[in-house]
Amino acid sequence: MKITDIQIYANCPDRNFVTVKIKTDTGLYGLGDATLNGREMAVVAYLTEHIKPCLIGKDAHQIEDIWQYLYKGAYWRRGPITITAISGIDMALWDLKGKVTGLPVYQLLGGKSRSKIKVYGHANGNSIEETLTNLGKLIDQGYKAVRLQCAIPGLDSSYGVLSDKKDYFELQSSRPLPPEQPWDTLKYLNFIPSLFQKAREKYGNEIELLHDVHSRLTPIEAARLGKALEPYHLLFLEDAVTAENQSNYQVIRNHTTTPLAVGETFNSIWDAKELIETQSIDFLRSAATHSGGITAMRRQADFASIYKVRTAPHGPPDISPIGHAAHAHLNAWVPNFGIQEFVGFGGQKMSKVFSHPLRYEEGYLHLNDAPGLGVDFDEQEASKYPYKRSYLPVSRLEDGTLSDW
Ligand code: CS2
Ligand code: MG
Repeated sequence: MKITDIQIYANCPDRNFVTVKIKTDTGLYGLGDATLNGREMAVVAYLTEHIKPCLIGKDAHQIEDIWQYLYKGAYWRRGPITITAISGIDMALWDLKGKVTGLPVYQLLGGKSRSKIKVYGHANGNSIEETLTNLGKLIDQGYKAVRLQCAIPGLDSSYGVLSDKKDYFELQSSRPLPPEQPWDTLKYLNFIPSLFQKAREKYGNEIELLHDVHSRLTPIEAARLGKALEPYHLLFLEDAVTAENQSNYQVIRNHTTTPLAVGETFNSIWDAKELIETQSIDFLRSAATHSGGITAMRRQADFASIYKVRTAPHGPPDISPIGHAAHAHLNAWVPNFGIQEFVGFGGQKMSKVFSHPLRYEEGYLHLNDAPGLGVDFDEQEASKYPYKRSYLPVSRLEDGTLSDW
């Protein structure tokens, strides 16, 4: 099965996505997601200029060898641009192997460990009341786990709050330059525990609750938050601090039993090695699109399992349906599965451009048995929605200091 061509697409069917299509002499093609939010075109250039010429003529069955070739062969190891590019190729090769054997990717990984995939949804609002109303709506839709984010009183805008937007898939068009958002740790720490207190008062203890700090605290501040949230027993507290220095998490761990999750920006097992070995985290949030595709995610999960760390792949609106499908196959197989983040399937434009093998029902995703990843990409339709340059926000303190967004 020789690779005859590789096409790379950047489109914006409401959100920007980079899609890799590997064509072969069998007539079959494979699809991969290589979307890196806010830096999409760097990955497009990497794939077009540096990867494509090396792969034409290679055997598409050699997934492992191609992974090693692109990783070791670059010499410049790791980094989000390189790894997102490799991830897109890797997914497309697994998709191809599935198609040529007639098997869904989860079968190639070792078969299903579960019949359905537990997800957590997002509830947010401009006030505690609004956030809790939205939580109630998700509970009515069958969600068993929900992440709560709320506008912080006294701050103009807050991470994870949609404000006047209908959903996450409406956000893309309005960011020709990075918007600036304010941050104030004191206001945040004084407020967040009351959100969870009221959530438990209103909805009891059956629903799993989560929260994303989005890396805005120092280790000892995060420890204080973890302790304050203990009575509300979160499934996990996410990204309490940035994890460039992995030993930061030991500080938090030493002070609180609130479970910790991190990893959405990781692009290698090396980003998580110490966190896992020291048992400083409970859930690993790396994503197939940003962490080396299915080949690397499988290895990370196996390593994490030794330390009873479970997987909880990042599932934002800036990963394409192809990336989400890759997660679904991994989630169906992985023995140490935790939970999958799920924010919906996007709007009409997305569903015309991408088809996928997933169905949501009562708090779970169900994966069908289509061969490969079970996805398709309509390039004709996608060409109607050209890529739009768009940035993530940046964050500043009241005095203007740039802080972590
Ligand atoms: C996130 C994302 O889903 C999450 O937990 O932290 O919203 C993240 O900010 C975006 O994916 C960045 O592109
Ligand atoms: Mg997050």
